[in-house]
Amino acid sequence: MMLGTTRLPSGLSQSPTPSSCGAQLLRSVSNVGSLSKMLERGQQLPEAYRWSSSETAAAEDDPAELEDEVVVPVINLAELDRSDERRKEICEEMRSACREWGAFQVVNHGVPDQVVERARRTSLDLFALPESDKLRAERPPGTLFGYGATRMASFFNRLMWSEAFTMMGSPHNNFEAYARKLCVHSEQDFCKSFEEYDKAMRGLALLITDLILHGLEASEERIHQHIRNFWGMIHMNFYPPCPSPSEAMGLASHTDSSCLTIMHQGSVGGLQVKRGDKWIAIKPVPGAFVIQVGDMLQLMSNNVFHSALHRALVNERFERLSLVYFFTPPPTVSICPIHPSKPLYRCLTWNEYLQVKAKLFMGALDHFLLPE
Ligand SMILES: O=C(O)CCC(=O)C(=O)O
Repeated sequence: MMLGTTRLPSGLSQSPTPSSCGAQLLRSVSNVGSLSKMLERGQQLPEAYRWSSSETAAAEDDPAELEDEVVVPVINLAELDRSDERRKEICEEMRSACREWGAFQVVNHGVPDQVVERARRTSLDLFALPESDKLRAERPPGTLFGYGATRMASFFNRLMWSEAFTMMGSPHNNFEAYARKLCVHSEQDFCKSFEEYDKAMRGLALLITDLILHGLEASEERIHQHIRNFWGMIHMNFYPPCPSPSEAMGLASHTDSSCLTIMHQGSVGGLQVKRGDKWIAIKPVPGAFVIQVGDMLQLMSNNVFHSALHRALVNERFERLSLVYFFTPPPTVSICPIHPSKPLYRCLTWNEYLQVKAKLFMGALDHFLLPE
């Protein structure tokens, strides 16, 4: 599939040509789309979705944890441009959060509430489509884009209580193709809401990555060389209410392959990040975005930062939508540690990294470590 002059490598191939609305659904997929049916029938949690209690235990179950609550840093971007000192302070807050947590939240980031709300509403409408419509945009095996169970499902022997949908963002967005495939009510509204969200996320991703890399004392030239041409991916996770949340897993623990991940989790919590041997909830803060260090930023920082190990739990009463923006290197551009004097990793392309991650999952970054 050609995008301008860029041929997409295998792991990044887009879904096949759009099928016409009303086409007969010829096959079904494993767990996708079946969650809502189960709920309609008031069924108990099926065995395939049951995880062991050690896998689902939450830090908050431990009363000692509540007394001395630790909170992922919330960074206020409101006065970023007030002075050079304020900018440096924010860089320092981000540097420290990326080192200690691999994650933080940002408030007063400048993204209008309406842009977020429109994208969230459009996403919820998408998940509410009939199963047969969603499956028309099914993600082909081994690729990144489309509707389905999470891509990492093959690494686990239990099913996760979630469904997901991914589209390519700028500079090569494919919103229109998906609007057609899904037979959404209004293609124009669908595309407009994701276009404005993508634009806002790209601006925020460039700003935050720039601040984080300045915190690494990277030169302006290095920063721009690295992030100017980065790509965006819009990914949505939908978690229906679950009949037995303490036994279920929304999304199992993983790190993101991206450089930076920006997530809007709405008012229903569920995201947890691992710190030491404890899972810590990232509680929803009104209007905030959660920022997470991805594997590529860990590599670029030469292990100064660590990609956030995180997971999502579910609950019995509320549906939950997380709206995720992955900011990634272009697939075939060489990505290296920013300070080249003593690199811990060899340079790689993101496409190469995705292929290794698809085989080794959590061991993927270590595969690129240079011998000591
Ligand atoms: O929904 C969440 O809270 C987590 C989403 C996530 O980790 C992902 O999409 O990679």
